Amino acid sequence: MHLYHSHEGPAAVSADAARPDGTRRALRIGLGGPVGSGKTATVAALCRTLRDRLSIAVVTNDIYTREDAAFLLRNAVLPPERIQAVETGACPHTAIRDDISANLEAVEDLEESVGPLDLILVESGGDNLTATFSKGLVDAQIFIIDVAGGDDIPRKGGPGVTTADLLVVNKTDLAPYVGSDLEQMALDAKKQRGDLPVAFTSLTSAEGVAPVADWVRARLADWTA
Ligand SMILES: Nc1nc2c(ncn2[C@@H]2O[C@H](COP(=O)(O)OP(=O)(O)OP(=O)(O)O)[C@@H](O)[C@H]2O)c(=O)[nH]1
Ligand SMILES: [Mg+2]
Repeated sequence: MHLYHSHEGPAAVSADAARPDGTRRALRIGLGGPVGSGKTATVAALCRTLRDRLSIAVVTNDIYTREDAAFLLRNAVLPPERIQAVETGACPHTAIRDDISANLEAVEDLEESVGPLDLILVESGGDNLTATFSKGLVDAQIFIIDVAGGDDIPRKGGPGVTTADLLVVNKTDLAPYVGSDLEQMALDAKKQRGDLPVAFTSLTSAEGVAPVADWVRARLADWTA
């Protein structure tokens, strides 16, 4: 496993970070954000970029279907046994914040069946700007918005935009078509987030996910240090 070092600060270490044999369990990263912002596309791109050097698994959350898991399977981003779907049946944030038992069971199943794992990505169902993950489920969270949702979203704030460990502004390729001002989005995000990082991505190119992949590698370096 090749890891990159950074000085962006360590991911908070949960109390249950160790496996029974004393080794550190997989780093769990949650991906949340509004419907259609590019969460599944980011998960797919991260898997393609990182899978050669890291042992990865994915948990997807959908309200009534398994669409996101099916997309990842169809695109063969990981072997099928490394992808698990949770059907939340209710507001997506409930399953990632209030009653995390189904998601915890899924990550623990994956650790047991295909582990040892370096990284587990947990995609939330698409929700609103208030959705965040419980710290009992993930060690760090990425909040993904897109330029087509309006360039005032960073200014509007909300816990995802203001407190996520990484804010991703996706679909920058669409900015000219929807009249979004990327510089203003960056300024507003800075105002809301202070020193917390922001990445601008376009997943239409194969390397578009690079800033997010670099951030994940840095978190992993902190996690395993
Ligand atoms: N132009 C453009 N389209 C994108 C980009 N990223 C994702 N998309 C498209 O946006 C649509 C939604 O992407 P998804 O990855 O399914 O979004 P999601 O956030 O997982 O959606 P839900 O899980 O339903 O909330 C798909 O048609 C993607 O192909 C991007 O950077 N640029
Ligand atoms: Mg999705």
